[in-house]
Amino acid sequence: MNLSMLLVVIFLVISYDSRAEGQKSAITVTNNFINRTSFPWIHGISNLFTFYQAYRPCQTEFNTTGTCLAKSDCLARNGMAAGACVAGVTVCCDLKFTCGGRTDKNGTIFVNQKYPLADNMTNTCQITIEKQPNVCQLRLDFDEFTLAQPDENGQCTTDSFMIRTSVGERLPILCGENPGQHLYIDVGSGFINSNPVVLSVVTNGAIGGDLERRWRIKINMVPCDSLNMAPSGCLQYFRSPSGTVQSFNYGRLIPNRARYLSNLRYTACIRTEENFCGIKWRTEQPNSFSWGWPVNQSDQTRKNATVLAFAGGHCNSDDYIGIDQATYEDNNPLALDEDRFCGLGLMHHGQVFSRSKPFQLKVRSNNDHRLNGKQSQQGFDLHFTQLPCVL
Ligand SMILES: *[C@@H]1O[C@H](CO)[C@@H](O)[C@H](O)[C@H]1NC(C)=O
Ligand SMILES: *[C@@H]1O[C@H](CO)[C@@H](O)[C@H](O)[C@H]1NC(C)=O
Ligand SMILES: *[C@@H]1O[C@H](CO)[C@@H](O)[C@H](O)[C@H]1NC(C)=O
Ligand SMILES: *[C@@H]1O[C@H](CO)[C@@H](O)[C@H](O)[C@H]1NC(C)=O
Ligand SMILES: *[C@@H]1O[C@H](CO)[C@@H](O)[C@H](O)[C@H]1NC(C)=O
Ligand SMILES: *[C@@H]1O[C@H](CO)[C@@H](O)[C@H](O)[C@H]1NC(C)=O
Ligand SMILES: [Ca+2]
Repeated sequence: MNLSMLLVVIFLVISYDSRAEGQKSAITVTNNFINRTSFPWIHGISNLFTFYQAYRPCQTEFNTTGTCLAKSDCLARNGMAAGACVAGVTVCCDLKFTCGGRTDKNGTIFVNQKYPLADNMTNTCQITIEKQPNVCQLRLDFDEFTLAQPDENGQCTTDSFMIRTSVGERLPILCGENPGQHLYIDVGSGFINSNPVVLSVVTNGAIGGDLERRWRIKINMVPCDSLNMAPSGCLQYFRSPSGTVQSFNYGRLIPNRARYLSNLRYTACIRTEENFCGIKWRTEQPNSFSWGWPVNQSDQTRKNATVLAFAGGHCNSDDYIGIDQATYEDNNPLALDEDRFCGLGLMHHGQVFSRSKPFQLKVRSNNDHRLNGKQSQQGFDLHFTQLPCVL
């Protein structure tokens, strides 16, 4: 570059800068990483740089869309530096809603601090959700959710996901693997935002195994007049003629550990479709029901029996799944109704029928997990199909 070209460049920079002074709003916010007082001569060049490089979209090293920002600016906004825009000046910042965040926006996505990387720290990560006016419920969708497994008592003592609200019923504390699960939180009715909801994830060190602690939770606000509102008392709500309901942390067998959680008391509800009168529940796989150890059954009977499926009073002493007035055969007057199911199978053929409305699956577990752990009980993975009314 010869001298005259250099002079032209400098002239352009300075004239650009004086023009830019007129458009203060666009420029001054970006010019925060070079001290104008000590380096007045660099002023114009820095403005030109930041104008072109800051707030420009960029591709992060995880192939997501980021924003070019000064590193300090990125960290101040809870973002993560994921690649460079201009080496040493701006980073490609992945803006995330994570620990310490507060939101009143619909559709906010809450992720772990290092997302999309895993977190292995001891930490308390807490966010606050302030509802918009005329919102009665929140719906949380776990796009990704991996925390440490529950302990031998079925409790979330290593990691725990907790929901704090001042209205509604007590919500279960969750841990383990829950991708694809959802739940509803009552936030009260009315226009006054007096009931912020706090979500917190408490984590303890590395979780070991091949698990990576990571979460991505979508938070939707459900308006009070919406048909999407879950009926009161329903932690989960399924709005389709057929679908799948799994217990929290359902997954592959862990020897001598129960995967499902203890102290559960919640209901999964199915919206009754028009002209449907009954519901069929069946196990998604032949052995995808293992919940509660029936009274007086020894290990020896387990070894002898192909399936240990129990109902009614046999399920009173431990954990059970409640389906009102359910039988093993539809429209068979000789088949007795039962309300509680437990053991290592769901009735005789892994299925039950109910014509009792509303369609609900009640999930109950007590605080004694010893026998459940001994039987390596995994929980349930059940498929439901609504049945048309018989004329
Ligand atoms: C910029 O430099 C001047 C003089 O060196 C100093 O007084 C001032 O505090 C600095 N400003 C910032 C924001 O660092
Ligand atoms: C990002 O995308 C490029 C192609 O667009 C691909 O080669 C690369 O493997 C991707 N990186 C990650 C981390 O997914
Ligand atoms: C946690 O992750 C970092 C990298 O993300 C790694 O350097 C460190 O060794 C990990 N710590 C544990 C205890 O696994
Ligand atoms: C939030 O977004 C969902 C999905 O887009 C929508 O159904 C719902 O009505 C929205 N809630 C509010 C309060 O606008
Ligand atoms: C369980 O066993 C005890 C003693 O062996 C007996 O008294 C009790 O009636 C049994 N309960 C049931 C439901 O069979
Ligand atoms: C289980 O089977 C063995 C022989 O195969 C028999 O001796 C035992 O009595 C059976 N136990 C029960 C509880 O049925
Ligand atoms: Ca139990």
